[in-house]
Amino acid sequence: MNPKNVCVAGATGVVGRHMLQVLEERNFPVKNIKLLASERSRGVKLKFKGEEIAVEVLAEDSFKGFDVALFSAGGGTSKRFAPYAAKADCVVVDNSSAWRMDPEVPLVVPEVNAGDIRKHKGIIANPNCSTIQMVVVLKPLHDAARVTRVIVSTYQAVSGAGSAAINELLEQTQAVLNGEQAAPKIFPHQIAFNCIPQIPQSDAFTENGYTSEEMKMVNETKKIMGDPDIRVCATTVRVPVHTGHSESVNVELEKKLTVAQAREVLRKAPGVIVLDDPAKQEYPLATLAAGRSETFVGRIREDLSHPNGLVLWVVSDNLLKGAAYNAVQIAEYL
Ligand code: NAP
Ligand code: 3JN
Repeated sequence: MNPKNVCVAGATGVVGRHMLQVLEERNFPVKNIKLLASERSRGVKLKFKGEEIAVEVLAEDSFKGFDVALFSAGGGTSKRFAPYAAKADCVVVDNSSAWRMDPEVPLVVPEVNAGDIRKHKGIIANPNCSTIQMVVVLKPLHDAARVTRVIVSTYQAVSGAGSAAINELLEQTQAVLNGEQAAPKIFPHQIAFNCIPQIPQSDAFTENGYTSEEMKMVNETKKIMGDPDIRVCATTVRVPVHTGHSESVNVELEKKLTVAQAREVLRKAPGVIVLDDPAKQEYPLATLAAGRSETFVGRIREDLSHPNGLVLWVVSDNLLKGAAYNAVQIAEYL
């Protein structure tokens, strides 16, 4: 691959910093790198490959002469600036929800639908983190026995809500342990020692009673898997975990797969690690998945309430496979 000129928009955020780390670790062939954020971060220095680089303010003319722009600066910013990048022939890989459901924009998890990348018209969307790890595991099962319905409950780490949310968990935990008040600022309720069945933290609920995060899982799954008939029912929950989203995924299949067959299918699946030895108390954990790029699956068992049902426990690093790693993978395919 010829070295590329790469922009990272939202470079100072949790996801942006992970993008820099992944570009470096995967030795992505970078000729020049430009780090972009808001006025707040003008001149802040971030390290890339041992070099200190000053952050610039994201602007309409930031992209001239650049090949790829990795965006993680929020939906409004992507909506406004991604078209300027595309116009300058700088292909956008966008981490926000701004473009995901646009029929002109491919929504890509390379293990599932890498072929869609070539349909891009200047913008490619990275799915929501909870959707990404679920479809990595659903796709091989779909190919083997066709998934018809999924019921999923998530246990999402605070790092999914950004750097201020991580600080809130740490500060509240300390406060509670000190016997002090744990006042919520980012989350709608105390997150330390608690579970909150609401993601995101504001304007979460849609008219049908589901949150926008839950509806992302419903709609994005159909688009990525290329099957509008897959029915998905999601409940998304914030838990006091730093990094690593966990999911209980209940899958209904057209054809029966035994547990042994499902394990075999998943063992061969790209990007999946099966960790499933209950006798040794071996199963995926957020603490184990954090810092890894793969999606881990375990607790694979038959659904006793459905003849063709399986139940799985799926865990992945929400900042890596759920965001930065998936985006860099897409850039590599490009
Ligand atoms: P974060 O830690 O709060 O960082 C936000 C980043 O966006 C910072 O770099 C910030 O720059 C930048 N930014 C905000 N407003 C901007 C503006 N008007 N112009 C330029 N830059 C601006 O949040 P994060 O966790 O990294 O998440 C960032 C975004 O990534 C989210 O809003 C979301 O769209 C996406 N995301 C996607 C997933 C996923 O599921 N795939 C997961 C998490 C996040 P300053 O430092 O200058 O404020
Ligand atoms: O909260 C999480 O665990 C995942 C959060 C994702 C997120 C946070 C802020 C804005 C998104 C997203 O990727 O869906 C967005 C967004 O809508 O862009």
